[in-house]
Amino acid sequence: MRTQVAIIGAGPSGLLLGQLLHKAGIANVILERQSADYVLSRIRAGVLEQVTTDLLDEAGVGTRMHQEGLPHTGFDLLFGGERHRIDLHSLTGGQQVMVYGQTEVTRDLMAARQAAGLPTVYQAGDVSVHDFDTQHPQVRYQQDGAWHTLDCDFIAGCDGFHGVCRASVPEGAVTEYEKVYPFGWLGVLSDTPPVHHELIYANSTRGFALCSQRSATRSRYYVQVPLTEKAENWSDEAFWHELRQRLDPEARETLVTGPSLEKSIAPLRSFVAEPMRFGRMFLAGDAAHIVPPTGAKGLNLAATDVKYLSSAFTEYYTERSNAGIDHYSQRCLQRIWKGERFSWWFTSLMHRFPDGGAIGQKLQDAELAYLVQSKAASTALAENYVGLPL
Ligand code: FAS
Ligand code: PHB
Repeated sequence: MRTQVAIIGAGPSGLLLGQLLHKAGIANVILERQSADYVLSRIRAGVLEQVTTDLLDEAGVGTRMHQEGLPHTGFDLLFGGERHRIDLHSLTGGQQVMVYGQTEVTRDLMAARQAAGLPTVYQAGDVSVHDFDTQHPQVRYQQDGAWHTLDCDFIAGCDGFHGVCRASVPEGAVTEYEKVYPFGWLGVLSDTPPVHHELIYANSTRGFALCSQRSATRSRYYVQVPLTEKAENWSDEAFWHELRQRLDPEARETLVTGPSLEKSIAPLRSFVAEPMRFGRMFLAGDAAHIVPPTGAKGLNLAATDVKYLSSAFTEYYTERSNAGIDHYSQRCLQRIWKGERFSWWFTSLMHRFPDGGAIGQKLQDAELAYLVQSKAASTALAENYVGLPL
């Protein structure tokens, strides 16, 4: 089999890239090691920047998002038992974010790809990438007990943090920067009405909590837990009790609890691999970088990588120009490191650090008080949260 771009991974990065390339008339095949249902079962991001929603519109998959997504013009910071609204709209000259789950973005992209009859190999086994330092890269994989070879012009590594593409780069050709946080997020999805019409980010003496949502009837909540915790050790009652203790009296009163539809613990890390291009193989999304989810940047940084990569491939095929592919890595990394910095800063501000000591909380309280009193400080938070300009 042969194609122009072989895409490894059918998460949001791979599917969005496939859709944009299809729109540009560039042939592509996606190889995914899991089933489509498994990919959809992973509960992840919930907040989309305007840059991301614009890109989904450009890819022709924005209709349901605009019908069912929830535009948000602000969020609350909860600390010292009080809530303070960060008015994104007024602080950023009218910008907002869209609350629309990654699961639904993925579902919309899968549906568009299927409707266009584009080739996607799910449950592709033992995927491996070869000769990406030559003009003739190859991907090999197993399906239905037989080995297959996919010849291509380029490989797009959209295979996430644990994927095969970055792992196939020769030792010494990639530099990895990593910071692992001493806690995780225990998340619960429930068919209960959100506790508030906007998100609440809480810094409490017991640890971080986040009240998010997926719709008017479906909520997503997180509490910070030690890395030693296991999701299966948390009953729904224990989760709701812990969440309540981290909220203000009004939210505690309003919170509607119910059975968890999903319960999982996500580890938190900051990670960047440099560069993001290796000959004719390009990394995009979590394959190249990871942020702690506090700033809701993971999916949005992935979308920007894909925007740059799809325009680079389009430039190559339509103008026979290498400029975009030669500039891809540097262009992405400039934005990625700003997203990494914001995500690290917001995580450091909102979480309890085991070695932070009593002074840690005092310094966080001082910064939070400054943040909500200073227009300059809250503007800096707001412009990073809605997404910096391209
Ligand atoms: P993904 O990891 O989503 O997709 C990669 C795909 O490649 C997967 O489907 C995988 O099965 C496939 N793959 C892997 N190895 C392969 C191989 N060898 N062959 C073929 N296919 C292979 N971001 C936020 O903004 N907010 C959040 O709250 C948030 N929560 C998260 C929770 C968890 C547990 C994780 C892991 C991430 C979370 N993220 C969050 C970040 C997340 O949303 C990512 O940014 C987003 O999934 C990035 O999409 P992809 O780059 O497509 O990577
Ligand atoms: C989510 O809804 O999953 C979510 C929202 C905002 C974040 C992180 C996660 O900062």
